Amino acid sequence: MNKKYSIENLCNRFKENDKVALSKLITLVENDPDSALEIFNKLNHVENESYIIGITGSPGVGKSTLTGQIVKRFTDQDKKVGVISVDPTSPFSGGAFLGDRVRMTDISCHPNVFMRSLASRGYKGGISRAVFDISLLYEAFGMDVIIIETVGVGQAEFEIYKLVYTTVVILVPGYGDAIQMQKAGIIEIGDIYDVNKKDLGGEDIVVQIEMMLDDATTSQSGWRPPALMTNSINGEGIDDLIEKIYDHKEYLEQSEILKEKKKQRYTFKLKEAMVDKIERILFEQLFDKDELETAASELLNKKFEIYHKLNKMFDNVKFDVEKK
Ligand SMILES: Nc1nc2c(ncn2[C@@H]2O[C@H](COP(=O)(O)OP(=O)(O)OP(=O)(O)O)[C@@H](O)[C@H]2O)c(=O)[nH]1
Ligand SMILES: [Mg+2]
Repeated sequence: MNKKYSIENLCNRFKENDKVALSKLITLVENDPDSALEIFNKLNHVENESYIIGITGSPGVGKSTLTGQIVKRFTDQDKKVGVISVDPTSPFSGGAFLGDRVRMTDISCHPNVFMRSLASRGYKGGISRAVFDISLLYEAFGMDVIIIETVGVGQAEFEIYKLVYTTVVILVPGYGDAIQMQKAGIIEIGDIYDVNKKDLGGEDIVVQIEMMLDDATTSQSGWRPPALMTNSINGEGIDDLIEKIYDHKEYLEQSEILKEKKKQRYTFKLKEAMVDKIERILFEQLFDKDELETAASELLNKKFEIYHKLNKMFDNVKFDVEKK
């Protein structure tokens, strides 16, 4: 590696608040778990804690526009903010990255703001690994707030809510009825519900959400998610949203749930990393590609022997793991 970009050098520049170094370290961490180990070892004296907010909702509901507004409010309060946008990479919305950039340009130039876009698919080690690791770098960089924008469809995106403290679910007028909301599973994950594009209506959706929350047994946790409305183009309702985010944060802190959530975050992350590591050991050290291919070919005419074959393959494997 070029000396200018050695991990040592990048970490020194990172500590001096250099955004280019932050960007390069993110790229390294994304691509290689071994460099993540080295980088995080160099940063382990940092004590900063960031507050992590998730913004989720279907494509086009206004997540990026709203994130821009939220970021502006936080920077007005002199806070440092890091944003991670997980963009869908389907061929139909492949322009999301550029589009987001255009909409958030003003705010992303602010000295206290850093933004990163990730493709939601085809990610080495999974999208939540990347999101977790980037959040850790943001924390080390001294961010007060981290915002993670995800499209609320698909398993990978749903998992991200396990990595955040306050989840804001965005809906829009015309979203549909209560049954659809229940089917989409959103009523379980939101700490705050926001009906965006209030200029286009949406009072009926607020009523439906309120009714569903009244019915939901999950409200026993002590926090009753509020439902509010925003217009992220002219900023109407955003102050109210920020207030609700602070309320939720205070609730989590006072009830000690925040501590529990932080712990759960690491449990989730560790489990994921363990599975990832074991998978790598499995395919790099225990079985090679030829072995799999050969076994598959043999099964072509003996399909019912699949479990027998599986056991046979493991007969030859010696696990070098001492049981406690
Ligand atoms: N009328 C109206 N339009 C809005 C509002 N907020 C956002 N929009 C528009 O809705 C469109 C989608 O906004 P985005 O912020 O890109 O939505 P998104 O949820 O980030 O979209 P994806 O990242 O592609 O899923 C844009 O044309 C915005 O200008 C609003 O409050 N009212
Ligand atoms: Mg977006």
